[in-house]
Amino acid sequence: MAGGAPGVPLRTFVDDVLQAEFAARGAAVVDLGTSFLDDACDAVERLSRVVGSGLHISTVHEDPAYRRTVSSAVTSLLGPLVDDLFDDHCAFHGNFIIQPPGSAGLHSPHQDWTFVDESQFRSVLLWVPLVAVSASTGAIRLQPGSHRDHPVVRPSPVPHPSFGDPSRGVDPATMQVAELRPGQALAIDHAVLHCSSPNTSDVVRPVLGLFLKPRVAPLLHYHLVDGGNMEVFGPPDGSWLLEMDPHEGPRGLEVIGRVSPAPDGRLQSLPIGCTPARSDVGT
Ligand SMILES: O=C(O)CCC(=O)C(=O)O
Repeated sequence: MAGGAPGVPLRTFVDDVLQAEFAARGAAVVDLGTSFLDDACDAVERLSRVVGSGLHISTVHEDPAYRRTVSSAVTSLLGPLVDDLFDDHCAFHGNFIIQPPGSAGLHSPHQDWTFVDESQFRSVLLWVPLVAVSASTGAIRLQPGSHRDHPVVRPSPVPHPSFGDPSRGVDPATMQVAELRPGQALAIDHAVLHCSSPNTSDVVRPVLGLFLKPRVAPLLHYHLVDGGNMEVFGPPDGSWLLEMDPHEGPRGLEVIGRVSPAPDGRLQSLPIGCTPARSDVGT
């Protein structure tokens, strides 16, 4: 199903019901079965390096070797399992998102960084909890449909100031709580407004995260530099996430353009002549 009509984003899911739900809400619950859970728990047990009581996200861990080990463990565990669910997609990154007891997590509503040209494509965080999650044990909260009403690019390391309050004034208490049991996963459009619920239980909430995009969609990354400018990168694959310092931006990658938002705060496309390479490989 590669190559949609002009202006119509490529589909995400093979299944029509999941596709309709994902397109409308910016999220959908998928069933993965339970066969992978023992191996997933074992990988977390063996590899994770959680220190302290805050939310642990391996993508921004200081040691790139750790990021790489986790990404390759997660993509090789989950990639084959979800291949048939997604419509010609590839996984470009994997991570651990581990919420210790007592942690509020990322409690402020936010959107994730931009990874593809969202006027043509969607990218996905497949959020896979290894324990049951609810409003008090670290479930994701969502603002359904919000991926469609704030079409800006989202740079590292922080949102662009001219795009306004990243939470867009949404109170987490009013957001939809995605309760899940082990074996279920939440596919989240990187553009949908979401946040963590607190983990008020006395057990750790381990999650595997898998980042996916359509195989034909070039990867993109925006990095906020100064005076409102953003540098644009077109990484060939997801390996830049394994090396990058969130504050300095991707290492060793060529800047393919510089953009700043228009006065209405919007930014839709790259400057003319700024075409990232097609990427079709995972990490
Ligand atoms: O897992 C969580 O608690 C929050 C994850 C999240 O919001 C993110 O990775 O952007």
